Amino acid sequence: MKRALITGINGQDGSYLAELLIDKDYEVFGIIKRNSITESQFSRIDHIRGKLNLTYADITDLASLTHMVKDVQPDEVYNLAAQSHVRVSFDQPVHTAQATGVGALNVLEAVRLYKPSARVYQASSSEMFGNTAEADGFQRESTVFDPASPYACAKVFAYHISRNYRKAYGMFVSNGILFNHESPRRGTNFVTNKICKEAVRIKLGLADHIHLGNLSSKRDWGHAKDYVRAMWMILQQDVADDFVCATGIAHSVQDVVEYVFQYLDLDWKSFIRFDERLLRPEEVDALRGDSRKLRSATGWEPEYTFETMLDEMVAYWMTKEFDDVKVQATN
Ligand code: F7E
Repeated sequence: MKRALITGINGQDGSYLAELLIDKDYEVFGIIKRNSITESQFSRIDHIRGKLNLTYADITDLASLTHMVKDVQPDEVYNLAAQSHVRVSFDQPVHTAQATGVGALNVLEAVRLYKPSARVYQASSSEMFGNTAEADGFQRESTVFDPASPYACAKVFAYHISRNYRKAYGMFVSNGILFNHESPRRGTNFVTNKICKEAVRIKLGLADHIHLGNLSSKRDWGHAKDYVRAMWMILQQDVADDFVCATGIAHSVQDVVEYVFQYLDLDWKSFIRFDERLLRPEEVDALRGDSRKLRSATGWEPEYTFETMLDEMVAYWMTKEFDDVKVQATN
């Protein structure tokens, strides 16, 4: 039985990846950061909790990681933990650098010291490209990074230190440069799930508007379930390498709004309010990924489309009991 260690196991990607690896007969280990609201910590993994081995640890705490790697002796390590909210990274740049940047180095160091033969997946991000694109409008592995937030700067460090450990120590460390990926498990302070949840609340008469920031930015949105499959495939390659994972299709935030409101048979223009607090000090205008390298190396193809993904997310909220807690104004 192969052993996998996942940081960020209780997040959107960690929970889908854990399901995938359990299906593949892995023994799955995860680290959980201590948090005072115990219930919400396990909401995405409650249904598989009996099949997981969970330990309190933190990617900013190297001692806890070294204990974990020493004890578990994992074959594969997926570093998915981070402070992952781009706008919040402007509020907490130092914490973001420590968790998202140095946290990745801590994971690499723990592996180098106690299980250097383990394969490591580093969750790199399309945000690293910032506002650069190739002449054809796509970002790919060779595109220059121009990070536009503390989050993106931290991810660029994590990307490069991963390559450095690969080359300096001969470790199997691969970067998956994933474009935006969503699902019903996405945090509701990310724009797609915020729109889906709040539009359903409007439909049900529980809210009368949504505050949003920039509607014109474009993203290449895929489904998290498809993307965790890519993570696993990347670690099954013969040689460690870096791969872009994306659908190749971009939509604007306004496209998401229009699609979701049309699905619910509502006129979006009556319900959207602009809130400048939701703007970022520096915005990434357009991301669209070319994932041909990943597709030809692994055969990866997404199963969801933009539309089927949003359909699933809206349907999820339609069946949900609401406690009427408002989405934070600054999210
Ligand atoms: O914003 C605009 C916002 O927060 C998307 C993370 O997983 O993907 C994610 O980063 C766009 C931006 O995701 C609101 O200005 C408008 O242009 O959903 P988001 P993100 O910043 O693209 C990358 C790949 C990651 O690696 C990150 O970890 O939507 N927008 N109005 C808004 N965004 C939010 N959150 N809330 C709004 O009200």
